[in-house]
Amino acid sequence: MSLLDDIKDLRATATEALGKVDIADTLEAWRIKYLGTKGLVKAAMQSLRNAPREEKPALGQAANQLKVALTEAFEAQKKKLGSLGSKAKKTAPKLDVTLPGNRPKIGHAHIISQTVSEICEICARMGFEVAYGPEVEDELHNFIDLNIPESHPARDPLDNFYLYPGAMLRSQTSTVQIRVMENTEPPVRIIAPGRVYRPDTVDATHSFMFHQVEGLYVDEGVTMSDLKTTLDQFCKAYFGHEVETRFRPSFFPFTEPSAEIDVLFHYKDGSTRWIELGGCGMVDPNVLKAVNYDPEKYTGFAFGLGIERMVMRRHNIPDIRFLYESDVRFLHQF
Ligand code: FA5
Repeated sequence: MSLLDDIKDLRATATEALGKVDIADTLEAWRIKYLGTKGLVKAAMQSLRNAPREEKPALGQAANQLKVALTEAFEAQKKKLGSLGSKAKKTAPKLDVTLPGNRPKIGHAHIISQTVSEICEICARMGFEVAYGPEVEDELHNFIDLNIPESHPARDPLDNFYLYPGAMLRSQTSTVQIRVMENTEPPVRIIAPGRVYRPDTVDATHSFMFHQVEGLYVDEGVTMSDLKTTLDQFCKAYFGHEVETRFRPSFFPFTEPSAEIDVLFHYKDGSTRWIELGGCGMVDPNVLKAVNYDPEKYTGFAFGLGIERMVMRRHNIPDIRFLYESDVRFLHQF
């Protein structure tokens, strides 16, 4: 059989196959098979290279005609299918748009961030503004102006993350009390949520980085009963109205008198337990003096609560480390 016959044959089989094409998918398969860059038409054209010289003009013309004819036939079939359209769709797999979709997993705020927002919202209803301070602090704000003397064990370099002499990661949000008061005339009523750092041994209730929320209210005539009422209302708003609070005498260099606040939790098995949330007290006159407030005129209360402890109690989380392992199976619960 001559090459010319091959070309004629190819045209006949391709045209016949095209006549059978009835959906877009098989049309595309036909195009690739015959007109594609590695298709049969191209192969036929390449095979002409080896043809005897005198036959080449006729063969080349036939091959070109083949290509033009099949391309036109393809376009015509494509148009026909397009106008029939529905036939292709009828045979294609059906799409049920009423089926529930696959919801993509999207992230959300970490439970600690959610809690910080909630705390800010509760305190805003009680008239507190939100203040922030730096996490890298100096000794003036972390200790000196908070009436913590050089000899105090809290200043031991081994109990703090010092970056270099005089600069440290803050160990408490009480630093923000000083930063706010040194820049604001009384009255002040702020809360300051944020991260704090201590080289504590990590266990179920201790982390080397955790969050506190500081509260500070200084004005004329602020009393301990304002402090107790505020914290009691705060705990009821966060934990629920049935929660009970108690204040235990304690000591902090920057408050006098000082107390620790506990909340009573009722467990499903009927048992109850007091859990310490944080420290509080009346702002020590020495602190007021350090920021040039007149301690004869102004009094104030302050508190500092551990946010992880609050979250753990409310959500029944037995170990603080769950909060920082970035396990989405855990985090997605909140
Ligand atoms: C303070 O940090 C004081 N600045 C609180 C304060 C503020 C007192 C204002 C008076 C006036 P304390 O070291 O007890 O106090 O820490 C407060 C709370 O932080 C603790 O009750 C606890 O809930 C939480 N906390 C302390 N250490 C850790 C830790 N390593 N991991 C997780 N939470 C902690």
